[in-house]
Amino acid sequence: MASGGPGPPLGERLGPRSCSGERLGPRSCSGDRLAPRSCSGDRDRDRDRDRERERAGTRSAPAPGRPLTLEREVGVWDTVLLEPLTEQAFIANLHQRYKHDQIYTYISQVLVSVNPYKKLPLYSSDVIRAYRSCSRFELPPHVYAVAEEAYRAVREHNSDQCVVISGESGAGKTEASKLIMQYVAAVSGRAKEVNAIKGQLLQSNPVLEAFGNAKTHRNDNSSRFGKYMDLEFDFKGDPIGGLITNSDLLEKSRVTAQQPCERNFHIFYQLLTGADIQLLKSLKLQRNVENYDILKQGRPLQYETLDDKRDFQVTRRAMDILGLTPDEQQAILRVIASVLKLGNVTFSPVNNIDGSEGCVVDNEYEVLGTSDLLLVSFETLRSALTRRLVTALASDCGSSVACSPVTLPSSAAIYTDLQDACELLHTDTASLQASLTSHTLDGRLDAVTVELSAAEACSARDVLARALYSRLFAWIVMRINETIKPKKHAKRKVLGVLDIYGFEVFERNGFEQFCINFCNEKLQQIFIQLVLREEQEEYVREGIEWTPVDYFNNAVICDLIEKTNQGILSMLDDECLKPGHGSDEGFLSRLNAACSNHPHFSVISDNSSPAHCFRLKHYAGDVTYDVTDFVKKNVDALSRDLSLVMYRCDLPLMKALFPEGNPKRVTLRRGTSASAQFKISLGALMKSLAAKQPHYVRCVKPNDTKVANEFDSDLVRHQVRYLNLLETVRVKRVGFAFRQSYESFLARYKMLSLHTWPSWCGLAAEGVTYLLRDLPISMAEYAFGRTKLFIRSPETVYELEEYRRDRLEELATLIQKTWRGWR
Ligand code: AD9
Ligand code: MG
Repeated sequence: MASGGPGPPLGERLGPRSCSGERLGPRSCSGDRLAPRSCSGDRDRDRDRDRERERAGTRSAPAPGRPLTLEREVGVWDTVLLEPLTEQAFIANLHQRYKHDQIYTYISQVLVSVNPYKKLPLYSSDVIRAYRSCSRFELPPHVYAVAEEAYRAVREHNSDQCVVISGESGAGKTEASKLIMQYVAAVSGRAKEVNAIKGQLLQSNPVLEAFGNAKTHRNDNSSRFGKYMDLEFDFKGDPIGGLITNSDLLEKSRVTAQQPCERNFHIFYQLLTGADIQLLKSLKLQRNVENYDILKQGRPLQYETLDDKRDFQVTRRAMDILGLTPDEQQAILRVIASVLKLGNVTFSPVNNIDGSEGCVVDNEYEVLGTSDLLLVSFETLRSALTRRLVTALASDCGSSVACSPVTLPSSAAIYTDLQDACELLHTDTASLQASLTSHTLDGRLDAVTVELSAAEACSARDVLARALYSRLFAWIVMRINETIKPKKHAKRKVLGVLDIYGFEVFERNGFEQFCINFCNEKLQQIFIQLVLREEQEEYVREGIEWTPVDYFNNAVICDLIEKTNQGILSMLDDECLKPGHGSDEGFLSRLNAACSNHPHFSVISDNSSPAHCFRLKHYAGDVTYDVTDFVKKNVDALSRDLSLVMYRCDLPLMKALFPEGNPKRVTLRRGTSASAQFKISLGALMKSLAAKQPHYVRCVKPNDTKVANEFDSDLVRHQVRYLNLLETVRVKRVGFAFRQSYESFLARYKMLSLHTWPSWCGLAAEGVTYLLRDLPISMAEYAFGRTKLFIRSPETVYELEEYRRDRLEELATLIQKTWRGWR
């Protein structure tokens, strides 16, 4: 809708231009008659000349006072002007600009951003000042220009905006989203109260990154959740608060498993490296990261690009600014520590009396053996170990073997992990232990306890660890929202910023990559719908002469994944509904049987990939998914026993994290599966985006090695193709930047012609024709549709706004004079 589709009236799409008091040409509107401006021809010519220069790769010297970093222009700013328009020329232009640290390029209103992988002097307060006072086309392309345009539309016109940032993992989405927030904070009001709100909005980033980001193959600070943040403003354009939607999109499987060279969420490492000894002691933790199973699967554990120690201080400070009390922070860290401890708990199989397989917590197994050895009852020994009263045992022992810490070190040490987790959460060990190793089946008449195998207990432990972490994350988001929610009930305007995890392909791709890539398909779909499809359809509908631009519509892939009853997600849910939750193999055979003829699905029947995989042809490339654990991760059900134990913990936060554990609450309904929840959340997100006027930032990753000054043309070409960048140029090049119904156009600009001022009684389209004839606007700049007027370039709209403002000033002066005359 930035350049097409239904949206607010044209005049409301863009605000008038004002460039630090400088005007682009002398004002007109002197006298009664609105004559064409004498200088406008010059101005048109200037603009044409500027465009020509742009085409040739040169541009007029910047205005005095413009920051140094913005002075030298290389290549073409706006690829709509690129000649000849070929893929090679487009990439060469990006490359040329990239070599000169000019990482931003326009495709009309769409901004393309190439990750520089180095700090550039592009974000100083001088640069912010420059973009604040000028319109988009007066300064080189910049993410600040996008932020300014969106913010200006919010401030000056009553329309909600959103900036959709897309691109693959590591392309620079999160950095762009932070720059947009930073810009809006810098240019909006400075009252004390407003500043406090801005501080809180900005400080939500380090907290969310600490808990929601992690090091992956593709990005050392990869967002593992989808973040959509609404910045809310009052009528003056001052921020009054915000709302973060996290939409259950956290990649929670990372809590218990990471791929080689990847890490768990940052906060774990930050806590262990950054906390002082006293804090660690109070959390029963040791500084050594190696001591925790869920942190050391990836290796290496430390990276040059990540400063966990410093980041922990940043996170703590941000939590303070966000108003999280010391008690709340301590509770958060206790949960984090308990997850670390839980991760160390292991189980060993035992044979139950009835011959079935059960299990015990590993160290308990050792305790069992040790108690035999020491001729002391198992219960006595366990209780002594639990309470760390090892030495007091000696008197109880029937054996001649001395019961000293030396005879019991390993069991005592291991046993403390479960015990510590329980102490951290303020619950008793026996209850948690029982609910990890057994499962209560609620029968019609009475409950039956079923012992779990060691593997099932491990799985229950992981489900619990993931539930603790992901619910904590959701709680933190909720808590931040509580702080940043607008205090006033005034009418609000909204600027949303969407920064979601990018498309990713690894050597092994599981359930998480499947969800992440589906999410990116949906975002691509929104882009296609609004920028490529609707825009072209509207030209046809309105009878505007138009040569269709071809593009690949990924709706077919979205359907394959999400179609009700037939899509991959439905099939996964169906498999999970089978008694015992079905199996990964069952899911794969369903898929292979139903989708083998689909052009975007491949059954893996060759030797190149394992037999438990399927391949999808995504908009951004082929991805082979391994179905191992799809079913388990989709169900991810926490047993009722564990919910109850968690709810009963004396740590108050736990009641908020596990409300379903409240015994008074009857839960008959089967929980929603992870994928169904994901689909619902995505649907809500898409709906929210579609209700706003979007601005787009398309991020491009220049190389896979995450280094500066390296531009891999093949890699960029791949992204240019799947991001539909060339198609976007084609549509924008021959298309019209703005459109508005004749009625609205006339209502807004009728004062610019004596034919239409003060009122026009004929057909609106006819009135618009007269109006435009009276204005110094080239006929090539507009076209008449069936119901709307189409305007080719945004600069023309800026001009119209400027004429309008001048005319309104004149009319106001005239009214004042007349009024004084009467008096
Ligand atoms: V993911 O989908 O969350 O895995 P993003 O968000 O697209 O990914 P991110 O913004 O985190 O990528 O950028 C990756 C890294 O590139 C950052 O940590 C920076 O080191 C680097 N980067 C990105 N944009 C800029 C920039 N404008 N200036 C300097 C940048 N460095
Ligand atoms: Mg990110």
